[in-house]
Amino acid sequence: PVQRSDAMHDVLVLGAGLSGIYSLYSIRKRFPSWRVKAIEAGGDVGGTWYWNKYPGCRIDTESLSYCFSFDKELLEEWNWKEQFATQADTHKYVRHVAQKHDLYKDIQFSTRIKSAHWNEEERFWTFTDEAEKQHKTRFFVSCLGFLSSPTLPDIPGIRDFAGDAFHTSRWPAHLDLSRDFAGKRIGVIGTGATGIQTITAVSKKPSIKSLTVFQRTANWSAPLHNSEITQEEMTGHKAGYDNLFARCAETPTCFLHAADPRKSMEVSEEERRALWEKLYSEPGFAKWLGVFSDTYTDRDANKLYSDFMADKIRQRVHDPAVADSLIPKNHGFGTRRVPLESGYFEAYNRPDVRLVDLQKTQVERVTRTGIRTNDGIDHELDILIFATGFDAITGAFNAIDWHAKDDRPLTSTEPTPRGETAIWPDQRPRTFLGLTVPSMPNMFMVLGPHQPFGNATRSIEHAVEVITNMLEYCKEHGYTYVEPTEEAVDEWTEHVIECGKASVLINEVDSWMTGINKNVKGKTVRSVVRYSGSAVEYRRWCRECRERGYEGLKFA
Ligand code: NA7
Repeated sequence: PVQRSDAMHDVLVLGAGLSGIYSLYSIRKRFPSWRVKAIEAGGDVGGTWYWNKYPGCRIDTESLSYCFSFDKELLEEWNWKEQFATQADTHKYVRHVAQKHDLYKDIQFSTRIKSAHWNEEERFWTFTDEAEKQHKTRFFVSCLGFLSSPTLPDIPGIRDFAGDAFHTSRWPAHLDLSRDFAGKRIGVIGTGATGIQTITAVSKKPSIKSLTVFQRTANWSAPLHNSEITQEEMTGHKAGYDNLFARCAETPTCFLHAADPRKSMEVSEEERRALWEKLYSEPGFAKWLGVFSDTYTDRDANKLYSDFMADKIRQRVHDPAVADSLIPKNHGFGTRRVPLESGYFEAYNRPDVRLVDLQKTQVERVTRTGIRTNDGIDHELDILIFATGFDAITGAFNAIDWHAKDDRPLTSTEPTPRGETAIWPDQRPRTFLGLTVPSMPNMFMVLGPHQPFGNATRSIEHAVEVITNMLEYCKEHGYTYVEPTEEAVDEWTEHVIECGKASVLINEVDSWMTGINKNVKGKTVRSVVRYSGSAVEYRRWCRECRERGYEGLKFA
């Protein structure tokens, strides 16, 4: 039986991560008389920083450039202790923001939405949660997160394992690395950003009995170079916040780093090496984003830089065969998201750490006591950790049963039980500005498909500003209906696809950034799911849309 909960909301915010809390804050501030509420599946605010509690989890964007910029007092009072804060500190920060702005009172926690129905006649959405409670709203803002739907590997026998087995983003609260890993044989599947942080942290515990890493695809990775921030330094950083955010607003990805305008072959070998060495020794994403401008558009340039990085791995890993396995063979440096590490490669120099290269031997199945590979070896384990990533970008939308205009589903990989065609057939998003979706009236997205991700908080602050302005326009004109036109959606979607073609080397490699996840049905074909044009260009599109009286949107 469906329980009817409270009355109609003006805006419902789905999610209370960084996107959700800033949406809630901004909408409440701009429309004090509106009924606004956020619904969150987790038990607290934080999103990514609430769920990902695995050991070693920390941000690899400079915390100073990742934090919110909207509140000067907040910038003044918050002290970052490290350049790249731990998960715990970042989560503490998000909680502080929510407390400071009294957001908790308008957030309903531990509530997961399972379906959504659009009522065309009366123009409102009804969301039903897993407890069968209904939440009605005129407008809603999706802040569901683009890496929030964890996926387990499609390995036979995965439920047979008798020990502790879990995904990194569902780290069991009772399991403490120092206490519970002593004397244990640990297995980790996956070597993305999460796997690399987890493996490094676990390997540093001398008390473990062994750590076995199952690597399907080697990932390029380079040093994070984290450091502490003293009180004195923090005072200096506070004075520099304005300049720092201005710098982020100029770069294509809103990070502090932008490419060196020179091309790789324009300079001598000495000059090339000098820049690469400098970048390698600097903190953060400089070594990914501060490289020569043709590194991700010219195959030869990319090969040169990849060779430099391969040498670094060989220098750091003692066993040449292990080093060789850790060097990616089928993609160049930076063509996937580059995880930043703090002693990852050195982990493999420890006698208790083993690498199983799944290009040489395959996983046959999970057994009661570990993992069997097809070379006949049983890898005996006590704890099995899945660092196997997420159903990215469209994943959180896939988890909701959408009944949009004309009862259409949002995503599907095959004909739906109801026979209607999906709005995003084959998981290929169609949007206008990555903010609105055809046949999904009164819906707005933050960090949804077709938006620039880059430095996430910078993208969030911008998207929320644009959405709040659109809501204001609706309020001023008494509109209760907004939806993008088909022409605007076609034009924007085409532009997103065109931009993708420019970063040719990135878009020809399988990863969550190119819409691939072999563990998810229907995610085996590459699709353009994110805006890879410049964030500066993206902001221009949004600004012009507003200046032209929201051309591309139809209102009623
Ligand atoms: P990623 O980057 O998607 O990495 C997932 C890893 O798990 C990757 O190494 C995968 O190998 C591996 N994987 C997935 N399924 C399997 C199976 N079935 N067998 C073996 N290995 C498997 O996720 P992360 O959580 O590390 O990072 C996501 C983002 O979060 C990151 O980029 C940051 O922005 C924050 P594959 O490469 O697919 O062969």
